[in-house]
Amino acid sequence: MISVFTKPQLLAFGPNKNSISFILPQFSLKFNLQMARSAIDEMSDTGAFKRTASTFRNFISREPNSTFPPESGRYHLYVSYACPWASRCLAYLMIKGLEKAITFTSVKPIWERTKESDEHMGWVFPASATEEPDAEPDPLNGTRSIRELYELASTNYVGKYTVPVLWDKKLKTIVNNESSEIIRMFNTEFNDIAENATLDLYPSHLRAQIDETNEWVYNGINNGVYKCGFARKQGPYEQAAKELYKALDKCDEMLGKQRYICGNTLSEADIRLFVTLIRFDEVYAVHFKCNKKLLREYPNLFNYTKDIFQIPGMSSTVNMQHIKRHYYGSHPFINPFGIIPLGPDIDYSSPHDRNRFSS
Ligand SMILES: N[C@@H](CCC(=O)N[C@@H](CS)C(=O)NCC(=O)O)C(=O)O
Repeated sequence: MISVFTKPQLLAFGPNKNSISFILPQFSLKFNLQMARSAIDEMSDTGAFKRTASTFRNFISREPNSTFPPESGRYHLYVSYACPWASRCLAYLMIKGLEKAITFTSVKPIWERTKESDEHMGWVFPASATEEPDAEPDPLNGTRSIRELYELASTNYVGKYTVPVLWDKKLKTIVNNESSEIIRMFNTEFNDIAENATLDLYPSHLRAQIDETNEWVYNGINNGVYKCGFARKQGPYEQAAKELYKALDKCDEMLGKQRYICGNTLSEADIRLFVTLIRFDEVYAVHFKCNKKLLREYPNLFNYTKDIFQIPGMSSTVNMQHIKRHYYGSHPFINPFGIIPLGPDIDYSSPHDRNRFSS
């Protein structure tokens, strides 16, 4: 039998590893991927993925004389429904009851060229409200891309153009682009406005435990799936995959004894874990090669994911169309033809067994 499809051959990494050339022999097609200033640049010489730190780190605070006080209608959250880090923030917006106080917009799911003058690929807004379901043109600044927002906020910005972006309409700047900090602000600083002010996802008695959990969940799972997917050598991939499954096994075991990851109370650590789990079987198992075991093969983790999904407000933050189209469509070095797998199409609103624990 003659195989029609042959593997794309990696020809070369470009200068500073910012570009990659592929050739697909069956079509004599050559891709020149210039991915400056994006996740694709975050490769170390060992072939391992290394995430860089976020840049805008201001805080909205209730303290007197705060530059960024928590005013209703003043802030806007730019997200992609595809992005797990942005989805954390969106989840907080919904479950804290902040959707009237803080507006939000989602970009289009698939990365596009952000400028004519260079090859950067990144998040862009649709040109009209009807172009892309669940995405909207930038309602505040009329920008075409998240990159333009960063350039509005800082004329000499050098770095990635990531979502989430928490924008201040009054000072016309980025307050913060680090999701782990944005969720802390949403948890406490808007409690005079939040409809669900009493919900505290980072209560003082659980803080040490939440911090400790976040640490291994981030390294093993949240960032772990990216370390698997973006590895460019076998060794770093295998190391990341082992760490990932060690962490998932640990979660499954813990969740056999308690409803949530830090006990029987919902906490920040659950929201941070959930955004990765909900993408696991639909995307990471295939696209990022996290296939040693599927989420639905872990009884406790699978039921737990359904439980969190069914918290009022949460399901509206999960847009599986955007999620799948983004990952399978925005990383041509992993999936050159952009084919989106049909399955598994899991119904996370189906019954779960987590009510067996008191909460
Ligand atoms: N540390 C950031 C990470 C955000 C992040 O990496 N976002 C990705 C999407 S999932 C992004 O916007 N990437 C754009 C790029 O790599 O160019 C956070 O947690 O807020």
